[in-house]
Amino acid sequence: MRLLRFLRSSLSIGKDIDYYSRFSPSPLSMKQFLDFGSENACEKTSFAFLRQELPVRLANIMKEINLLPDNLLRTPSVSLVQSWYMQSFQEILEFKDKNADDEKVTYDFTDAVIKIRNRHNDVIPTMAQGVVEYKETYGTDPVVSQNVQYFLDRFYMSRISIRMLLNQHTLLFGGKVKVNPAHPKQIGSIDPHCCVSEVIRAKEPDNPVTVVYVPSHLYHMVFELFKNAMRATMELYGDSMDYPPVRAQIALGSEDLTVKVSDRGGGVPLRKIERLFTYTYSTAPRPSIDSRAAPLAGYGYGLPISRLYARYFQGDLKLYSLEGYGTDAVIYIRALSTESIERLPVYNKSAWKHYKTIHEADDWCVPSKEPKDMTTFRSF
Ligand code: P4A
Repeated sequence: MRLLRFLRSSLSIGKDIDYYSRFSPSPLSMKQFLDFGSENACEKTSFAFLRQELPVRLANIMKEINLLPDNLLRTPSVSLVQSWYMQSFQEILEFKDKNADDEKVTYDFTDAVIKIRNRHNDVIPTMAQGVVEYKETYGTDPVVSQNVQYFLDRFYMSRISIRMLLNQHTLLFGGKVKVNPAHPKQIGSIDPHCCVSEVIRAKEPDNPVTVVYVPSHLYHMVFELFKNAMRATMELYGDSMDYPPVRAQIALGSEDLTVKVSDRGGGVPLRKIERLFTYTYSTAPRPSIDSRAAPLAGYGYGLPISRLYARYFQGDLKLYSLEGYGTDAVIYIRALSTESIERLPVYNKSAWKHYKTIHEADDWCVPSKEPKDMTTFRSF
């Protein structure tokens, strides 16, 4: 009997996921986020939007979770994450036919939103654990690595966007008043006058550069870049007690607001730069004999996640290294709030193809280590 009920509900959730995954997510601009927090918008508007948009964003990424290699999908960690998504998806669908004018309904919805956000707090380390488990059992295969990279970039981007929606709703409507006492000038998590130098605690310039942005996202990125710059510097200079400084520079143009963090920590060869953004590389199981290793500290996902934060509102994060000298790490942010629009993954045929395409041989030659003996080609 229980099994039958389980099977029936599994069937219907599958249908619901199919249904909502056929909608494309609706990317919001900074302006739209601000409008939700202004006078004319209310909890009811936000509720009506989210009860449709959250299932759409969840279903779109859940379809991609299903395309992961079976062996990865069946690891305890990835199964657990998948069960969180199913649970949250169903909890939101409970509100499908509820009356938006009923205060009790919107109140319960805000409660559900808080519960869902907390349920998903540990998604990043749990997924990372799944990748470690997979690698320990099956090793690394370049095709799987490439698919995992493609998936995790989209999956974590989807998560950033869903948490943005959840946070905005709870910050604006979770309390009695819309203003956050800690940040009275913010609209939820957005600061319409986010002072970049204040966030990075740089020397205050004459006319401070401000932008419509999420200060916590900027802080996350800058923190990661400073940490890397200081680590490279310390590793190069050891105990010399005299270190070249890490410098930050901020520039505002007509399209871009750029933040550059420069160090003289010796840099990274170009060949190894891409690895710093690779999920399957950073999650190499650490040798257990290394007692200094913190237990899975941060999983080394700092750079790829920071790059997603930059890309989320149409910016980017790049590393320019001069091996033997140092590294410039650059964050690009859209200067115009009309151009700061969410960048969201969508589940469609071309996403599906990324997982299902049989990877053929590369269309570039493999460089051979030894130059060919040119005498082979002599015509005499
Ligand atoms: N040189 N330069 C960097 C690193 C090294 C660097 C580095 C050895 C490598 C891995 C790492 C942290 C630092 C830098 C600035 C950056 C990124 C890398 O933004 O000086 O751990 C992730």
